[in-house]
Amino acid sequence: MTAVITVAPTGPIATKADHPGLPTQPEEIAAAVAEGYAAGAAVAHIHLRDEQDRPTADLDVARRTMDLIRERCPVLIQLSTGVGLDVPFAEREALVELRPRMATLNPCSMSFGTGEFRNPPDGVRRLAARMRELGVKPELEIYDTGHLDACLRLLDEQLLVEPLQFSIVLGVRGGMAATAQNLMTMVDRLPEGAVWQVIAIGRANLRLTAIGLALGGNARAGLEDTLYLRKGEPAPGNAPLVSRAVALAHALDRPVADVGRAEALLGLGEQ
Ligand code: KMH
Ligand code: ZN
Repeated sequence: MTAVITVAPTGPIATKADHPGLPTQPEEIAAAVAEGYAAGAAVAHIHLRDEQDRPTADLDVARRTMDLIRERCPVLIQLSTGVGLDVPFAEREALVELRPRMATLNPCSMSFGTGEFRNPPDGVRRLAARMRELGVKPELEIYDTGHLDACLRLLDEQLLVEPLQFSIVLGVRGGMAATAQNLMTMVDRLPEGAVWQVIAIGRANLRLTAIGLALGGNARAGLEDTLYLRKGEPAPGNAPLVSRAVALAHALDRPVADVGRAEALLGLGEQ
């Protein structure tokens, strides 16, 4: 079964002080995405930073970043509406107005490391409805079992369209711990026909990405999720992390999806 690989070059937390190769500016992000695409990624999960490298939902920065990516490669752009812990929900949700093919939808508020990730129920429902209107496919980021139930309620309310696409996020402090057992529990509870991938944060990234692929899930790779290739060895950039995920998929006899195949597998319609 074909695996879709997503490159996640920059997240909301790490800075260039943590990893000098972290892409933060639009040109850097576009270059990292193009390298990830060349290494086998069909989807790019995008967080934006302002000129001071702080997370931002600025629409001009988003537009410029998307344009620069599109100039370089046909990767499917998935904007993060998580953006960063200090960015107000109203700014975050406006990003879908740029009509990326996909965007994340975080269904619940939670503690997130030492901060707070605010996803108020009325805002989540409004964002889900708007994404449906615009034809922007939500990637449902679930960090705990109750988050899956919240998504199923959105489906009942017809705010989501099947096939649902989940990221099972493991290892965020405030969400599920990064254990194989937690992953199995979540996979067992997914609705029939759901598409899913593992997002394994930090040390367990390699192991849980491999388990996810072995179980038939898709995979995500990049500096958003881990700054290391293996213990004590910083990843030289995003492309080596994508290449590692591709190698895992191939070792498990799973071909890697190109953009066309990924569009079909993820149930992306016309916009
Ligand atoms: N880094 C993820 C675990 C999103 O992109 O929508 C959380 C996140 C959410 O960044
Ligand atoms: Zn993200």
